[in-house]
Amino acid sequence: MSESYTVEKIQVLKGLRAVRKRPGMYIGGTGPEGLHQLVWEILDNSVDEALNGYCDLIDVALLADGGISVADHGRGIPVEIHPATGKNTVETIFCNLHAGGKFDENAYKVAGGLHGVGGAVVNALSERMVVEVSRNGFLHRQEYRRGKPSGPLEKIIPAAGTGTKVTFWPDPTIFEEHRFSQDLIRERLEIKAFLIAGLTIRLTIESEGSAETFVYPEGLTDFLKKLAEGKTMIDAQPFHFRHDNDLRLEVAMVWTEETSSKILTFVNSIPTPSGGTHETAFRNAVTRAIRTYIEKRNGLPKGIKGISGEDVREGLLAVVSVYLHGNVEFQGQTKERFNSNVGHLVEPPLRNALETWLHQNPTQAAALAGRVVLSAQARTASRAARDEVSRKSATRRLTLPGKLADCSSQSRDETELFIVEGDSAGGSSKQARDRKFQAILPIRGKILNVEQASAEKMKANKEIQSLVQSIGTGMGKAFDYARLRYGKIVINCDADVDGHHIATLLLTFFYRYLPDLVRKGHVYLAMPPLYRITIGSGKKAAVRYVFSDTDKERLLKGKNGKEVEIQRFKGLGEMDAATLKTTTMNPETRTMLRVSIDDEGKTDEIFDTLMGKDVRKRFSFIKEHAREVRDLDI
Ligand code: 0RA
Repeated sequence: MSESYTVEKIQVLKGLRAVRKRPGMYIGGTGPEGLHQLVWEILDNSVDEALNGYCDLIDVALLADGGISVADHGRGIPVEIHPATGKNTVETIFCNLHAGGKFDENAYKVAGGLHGVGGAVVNALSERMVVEVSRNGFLHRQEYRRGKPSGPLEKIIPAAGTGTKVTFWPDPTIFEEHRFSQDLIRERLEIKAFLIAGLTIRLTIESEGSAETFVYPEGLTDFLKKLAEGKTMIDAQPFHFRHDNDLRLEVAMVWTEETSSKILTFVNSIPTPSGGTHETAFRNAVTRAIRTYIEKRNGLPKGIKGISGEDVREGLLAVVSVYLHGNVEFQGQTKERFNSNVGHLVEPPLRNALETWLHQNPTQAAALAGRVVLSAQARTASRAARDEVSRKSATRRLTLPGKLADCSSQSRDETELFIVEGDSAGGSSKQARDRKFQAILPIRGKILNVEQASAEKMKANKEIQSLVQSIGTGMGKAFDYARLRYGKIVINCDADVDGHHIATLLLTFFYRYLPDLVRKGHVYLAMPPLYRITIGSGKKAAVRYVFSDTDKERLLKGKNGKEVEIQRFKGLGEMDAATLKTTTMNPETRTMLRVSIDDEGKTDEIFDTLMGKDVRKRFSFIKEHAREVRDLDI
């Protein structure tokens, strides 16, 4: 055995052990999200073949024994010995943590965060995996157990054509729940088929003997039609734009009579529910193009001062899909936010195209302009009405709780109430806030678990009382939306388990007793960081804030050799005012999540089953469900 071979073997075993020891670092966790991340990793390899034009059919099968297979009719993974490892290329890709990127020449190769090691990670976390490759006139097959080959790559039978099929069975000793969700998989497959026009994806459910096929010749336009089902569109011909330069960009959008908006964004066909630079650029392009169009054409109607982004987005349904070459950096374990600097590649061409479209389609443009102006007028009118009932009238002021540090602004929409836990967090928040529009309410200890308390008992609770008095609306039957005192109500709890627990209790309270505030989008979750990580030293030092241990490990993974300083924030109270301001309070720099209710029935059920059980469960609820929140305010 040669020395390099031994070294290689040790490296591989170390890699496997690392993945199995800390799965969260690679796939975000071992709950349902992590489990399905395995499928997305394997699926994305086949989707990449399709994106590069080598394949137009992908077959996915949910097997009756709990496994899943993904087969494509692409080029097939090379079967030759790979010079870097002395092993066949299939084994090299699926058993080697550092193989992916180097072995793959796909123009649009993305392994979002995993940098091409997706196959090896899935293999390491699978009780069993089988890879079959048709290439060079034969069907080849190799099997693995928990990431290690069970035997060599074998030539099975002569076979025409090319393609790759990966079948795996997730390791039940790693995953809390190892059954796949048909719904989640179906939804993801359909989205891929929408994003890649003409690609056929088949889903077979073995246990039910059923199969369905997704294929959308019109791609994003078909996607939009599905999103608009049951809604009235204000123009029959949606805007559709494709642009292929330094980056590939495709946008489809249409306005409906609804008041809400839905913007779905993707990078390299991977969903980015927390948005990112591409989404911000999209929003800016749309707002600017339409605002300019309205102002140039007729000027602004009397009574409104300007057109806001919100006015423009009212009723908007949009799908934004960008493709970048090479490896792409995503943020968060499951890649939900995209941070590369692509704004300048998205905004100008899109804005241009939209302005041209508005001028070439005067009827649609007029309808759209009318709709946008109407929402600007409605917004102005409701603000005027609200201002009349001053939120600071003398009598109401008397009923405000003593520990509320109120803000000075009279304009409800621009104000924010931060709910923080404890006096020390209250103190630092007061230093970090902008007192013009940010109010602070410290609450003490864990407020009542409203899911278990009677309504009477809850109303008598001091913390609940001061919360409701500060908000101004009253609750339950006495709820009066018009008396809401703040535009945003922000739950700002520590980034640790206790903090998540308190945030969950508060969310339950809002959901049960002030649901309209949640429905109307007034309730937010702040995202205070858990760590500050300083990379490098002196003038060149870069500071990054991360929200969890997993994010921290993920960040550190790529930094070996560099000087790193890690500071853990024990709580908001220990954060200096400047840090608190930048990371959680200043609207220019903070990240926060707007809480929305996607499915009321489901939310109800989740609160019912989770509250009052053990803390770890609650913690996972808040983590996972906060992440599902779509509207990110940046
Ligand atoms: C490496 C090189 C080539 C193709 C692939 C990997 C490949 C990987 C996967 C994973 C799932 N399906 C796949 N299909 C292909 C290029 C081979 C060539 O140049 O012919």
